Parts: sequence; C-alpha cells; structure tokens
Amino acid sequence: MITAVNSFLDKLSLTPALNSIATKVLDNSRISPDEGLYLYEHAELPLLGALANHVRERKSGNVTFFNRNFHIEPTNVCVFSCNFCSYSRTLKDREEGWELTIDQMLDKVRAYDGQPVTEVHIVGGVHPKMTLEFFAELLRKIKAHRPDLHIKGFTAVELDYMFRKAKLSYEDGLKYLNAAGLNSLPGGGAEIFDEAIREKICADKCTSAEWLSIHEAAHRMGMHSNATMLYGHIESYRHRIDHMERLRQLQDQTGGFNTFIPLKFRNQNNEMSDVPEVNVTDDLRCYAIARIFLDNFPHVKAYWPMIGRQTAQLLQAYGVDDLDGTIDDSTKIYSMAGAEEQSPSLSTEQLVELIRQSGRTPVERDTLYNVVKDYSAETV
Ligand code: V47
Ligand code: SF4
Repeated sequence: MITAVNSFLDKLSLTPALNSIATKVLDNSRISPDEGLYLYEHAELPLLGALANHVRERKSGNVTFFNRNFHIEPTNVCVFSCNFCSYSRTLKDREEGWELTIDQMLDKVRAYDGQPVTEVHIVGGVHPKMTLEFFAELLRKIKAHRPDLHIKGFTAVELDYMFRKAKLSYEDGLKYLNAAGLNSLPGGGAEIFDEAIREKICADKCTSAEWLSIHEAAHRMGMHSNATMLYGHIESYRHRIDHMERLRQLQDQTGGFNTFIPLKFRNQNNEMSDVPEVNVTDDLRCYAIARIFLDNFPHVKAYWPMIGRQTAQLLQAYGVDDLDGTIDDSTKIYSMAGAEEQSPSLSTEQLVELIRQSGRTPVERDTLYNVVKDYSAETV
C-alpha cells in the first residue's frame, strides 16, 4: 500500500516541508501540533485524503463499522445556555420543551424489544430536577428489563452537574452510576477546549479541564468513552489542533477513548446564526487531519444524521471508519440546528448499502467494537 501512496504523492510534487510530514505519516510516526497546523494551512485536499486514507486503512483495513443503537433524550430543558445550541429550553420556556419520566423512557426501551439493538445512547439537557438518583434508577430499570443492552450515557457536562449536586467526586459518582448500569460515556460537551473560545460559546458549563478529568476518571475505572469536537464556528485551525492535542495526551495516558467524532457546527435557530457554516471541503479537511493527527485513537466516526449521508459516504475516503446512526434515529439536537437530515432514518439494509456504495466492507459492531456481524460475503 505504501508504494501506491508514495507514487501518488510523487505526482503531487510536494514542498520539502509537506514531504517531511507525509513521510512521517507513512512511517507511522507521530506528527507534532505545529506540523498538524501546517497541514491545515498548506496541504491540498488530495494529499490530506491520501494520508488520512492510509492511516484509516492501516487501522481498519477496508472495513467501515456501524452499530445498531437508539437514542433517548430525557429532556431539552437546560440550566446552561450554550450559544450554539438550538435545542435547549430554559426552565421558563418549558412549554416548548420536554421532560420524560422514567416510565416514558422505559417505554422507549421496550419499543425495541425483540429487535437486535446493542446500545442505547442517553443524552439530553441539564435539568435541575433530574438528579443522580433519578438517573441511577433509570439505569437500574433499563438493565433489569434488558441486561445485555449497553448503556452509553451522559456527557461530561451532565455528569459534572449531577455529581456536584450530589456532592460526590467524579470517581465516586461514576462508580455509583456504573454500579447502577452505566457502561460507557458519549463524547459530547467537549466543544472546543481553548478557554477563550469556550468562554464565548459556552461560558457557563463545565470547563475543558473538568471534561478531561471526568473522562480520565472513567478510563481509570475501565470505562471507555468517545470524544467530540465542535468545529466550523469561531474557532481557528490552531484551536482545533490544540483540542486534539489535549485529547491525544490523555489517550496516551489512559487508552480509554474509542472514537473521535468531529461535529460540524449548524447555524439555524441559535444565538450564533450569523456565523456561516463551513463548506464540504473544510469538512473533508477537518476529518482527514483528525485521522492523521490522532494516531492513538482507534476510530474516527461520522454521525451521518448531522453531516448528511452523501458527505458520510465521501468521508470514508478521508479517514472515517465508523458511521453512527441506525434505526429510526430520533435525536433532535441536530435537526433543530438545521442539520442535513431532518428526519434521519436508515434501516440496517440501507446503511449497509450506503457503506458498500462507498467501496467499503460493512461490519456491525457493538459499542466496544467487537464484531457483531461481518457483511463482507453476504447480502442483507
Ligand atoms: O456536545 C449542539 C453538539 C453534541 C450543535 O459519543 C451541535 O457516540 C452542531 O456529542 N451544531 C451532543 N453540533 C451530541 C454528541 C454525540 C452525537 C453522536 C454520537 C456521540 C457519541 C456523541 O452536539 C454537543 C454539541 O457539541 N451540538 N448544538 C449545533 N448547533
Ligand atoms: Fe445545555 Fe447541552 Fe444545549 Fe449546552 S449544548 S445548552 S449543555 S443542552
């Protein structure tokens, strides 16, 4: 494979600086933050695609993973006021919001009885009445009903708030929820770690250091997690590299992250509607540089309900080896922000076909990337 990539790179007539970075990537050596920034500022898309695809295929071959999961959004009432958020409602605007009871959420779990889903993803706003005890009871009841269902739940923002209210350390709070049934953490709430940008877009929620500490505590207990990055708003390329460098350093220490998920900022119905959205070329560049830079992350995921299914197909040639969002994805966080997919829904058959059309081999995985079903030989 290296020979093929090398002969392609020869045709690009790279400058010495780009050639030296490309050589490092092909040799499986880590690039520095300065080199990551240099790629953002100087590399053309074909070079980024070739390098990202090389890393992707070194890690996952020709496979693109997906999993069968469903979402529960307990509430969109939120004590915080992130300027990019189109979804949350304050306690005062509650008539436009929703607050599900434990029974209503269990009904959503029961609706998948008999269906081969492996994961439930639980994330929502931060409601002052939805306490640690409330969620622990929900987790216990879900596990009592369906013990084999993996529960990936609660962003570091939600956890930080509920642990503070319960006056528990991150370690003790996580132990409590883990004992109640929580298996892993999703990657939300990371946004952009740079403190000055965070102050402008989401000043009042947990800090970057707190987000990283919660994930570190989870990893030390043996729980895995994901990491996101909200890109394409008021941040610069330097901020994106800084964000990924902080994640790369934590991953060096714990190895607990499964997947990195770049999330494209969508500008409808929020306080940042005057900020234009980036174009598809910048999407491809962002994902590709993430795949090149985060050498210690096993996977890079595209969440197709947000980025759109056509871009999700393209991204599989720019570093992505995992597509999220099967079944009738009922998450509202992106549709309310103007995402590509207003009623996201792909059956397993359609997702398998979408992956095959991209020239990749679909493999259904569970949350921890154990193979559930390999579709290489089969028709669905
Ligand atoms: O943290 C909010 C983002 C995230 C907007 O871990 C927005 O498997 C774009 O983290 N434009 C929550 N993005 C969702 C999330 C997630 C999604 C899918 C899979 C996983 C996983 C995690 O949604 C928030 C925020 O970064 N978000 N508003 C917006 N206007
Ligand atoms: Fe609340 Fe999350 Fe929206 Fe921020 S992004 S306002 S924490 S729901």
